[in-house]
Amino acid sequence: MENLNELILKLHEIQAVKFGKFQLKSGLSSPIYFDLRVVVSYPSIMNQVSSLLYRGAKEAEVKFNCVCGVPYTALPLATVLCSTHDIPMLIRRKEAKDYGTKRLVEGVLNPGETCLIIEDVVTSGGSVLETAEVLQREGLKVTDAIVLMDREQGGKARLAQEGIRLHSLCSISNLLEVLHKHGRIDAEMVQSVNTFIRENNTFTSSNENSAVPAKKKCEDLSYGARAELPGVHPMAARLLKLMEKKKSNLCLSADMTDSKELLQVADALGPLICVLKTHVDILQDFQPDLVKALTALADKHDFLLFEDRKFADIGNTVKHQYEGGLYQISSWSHITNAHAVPGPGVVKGLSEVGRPLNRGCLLIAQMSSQGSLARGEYTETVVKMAEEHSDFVFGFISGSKISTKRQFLHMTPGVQMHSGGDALGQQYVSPEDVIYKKGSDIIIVGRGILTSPDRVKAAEDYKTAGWEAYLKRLSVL
Ligand code: S5P
Repeated sequence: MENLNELILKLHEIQAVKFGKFQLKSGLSSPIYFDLRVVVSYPSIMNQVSSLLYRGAKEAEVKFNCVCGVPYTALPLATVLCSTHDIPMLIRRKEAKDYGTKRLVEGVLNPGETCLIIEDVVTSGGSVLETAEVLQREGLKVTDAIVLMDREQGGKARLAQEGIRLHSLCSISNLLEVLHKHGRIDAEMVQSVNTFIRENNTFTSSNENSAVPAKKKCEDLSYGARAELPGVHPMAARLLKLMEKKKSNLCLSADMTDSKELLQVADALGPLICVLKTHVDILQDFQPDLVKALTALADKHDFLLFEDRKFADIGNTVKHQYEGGLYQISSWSHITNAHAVPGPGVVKGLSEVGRPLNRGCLLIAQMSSQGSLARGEYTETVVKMAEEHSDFVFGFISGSKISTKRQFLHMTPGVQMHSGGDALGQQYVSPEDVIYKKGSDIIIVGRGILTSPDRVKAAEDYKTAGWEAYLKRLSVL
């Protein structure tokens, strides 16, 4: 592509790509840095990038009804492209503030339509994925993304895993070649950038043991097979085995305020579920005897108890909250969960109490609620924290599969048969989407079952839907 070489030289001239020593957000020091935000000051370059993006999408035969640019740099690019080619555009909001009250996507949303995502630079693919998730929650399909510059650090593979094809106008290798040929950088710089890119592949280094052959990385394993993997946490192994045995990846979120009703539901739905999740602090009549009865039901029907306490304090405090107080959670709950916000101390504190009791913990890496701040880099940091504490942490609360380590389990809340939400920001996706499309392992369902006039029938339906989505996933991979 002739224009592309010209564009690369121009981008270098306007310092949209720089060479030297740059401290990245991740703390790494990189010999190359892109800042495509400056492009807005050069209308002719902006037009050129937009027209190349459009041409790239056409040449790749991408079918789409509308376009959304990843905020902010790609937003003006999408605007120019859409305006020139008469394509409807969507704007994704990124402001953290006012998330609760403002729409996350502006423009006319037509569920079922396909939206093409446009981005300036892709490294890990995280920003494209975040935008894709927001659009998918609004009922749009996202099959393709097109980017000006692929840093070749794993983004393409990460997106492919989520079912999104990444097309790029230019790769780092192209860029280096052109700049070197035109005497803009020397051979030493080419080598130093190449080494940096090779050694910092976000997909293989943080998500999977790079010694595993590429093909193996794409294979899915049954729950039963994952229970036997080396290094699997005993709680994960126990849960995976019982899921396989009961043919259930359904966790009931038993958010009741009355103990008697909680026990009735646990007994009636026990045979259908793999986990019973509680919020014991919402019970108006909690008595220590309740946990004895719950434990007896867990034994009778073979499910695990999960107190959804969402610990989020310093290590010393959570230790007491987990072990003591009215609820003595560690004494009866097989599983608990924690926010990563306080840093690793929260896991260490909980682990001091939980490990001797053979308990397991899930880290909250993403939330189902609208405007959640747990996304992008935060989520990636949570994955690393889990890997560093895998003797106690065995998985995540997340919207999708965020770690390719098969030993980790992903549990997803915000599930109902039909998409939608509640008045307080909860957002729902279907069991099929969660398990098949998003690659998660367990659906967490509360009101989808509890508000049904026939709870047993509703639980059976969710169990079947979750299990069929799992079988479908296994058969296609
Ligand atoms: O991100 C989250 C994390 C959790 S654990 N979103 C959630 O909704 N949850 C919990 O899942 C929430 O506290 C509630 O207990 C359950 C969802 O309930 P439902 O009635 O909306 O299905």
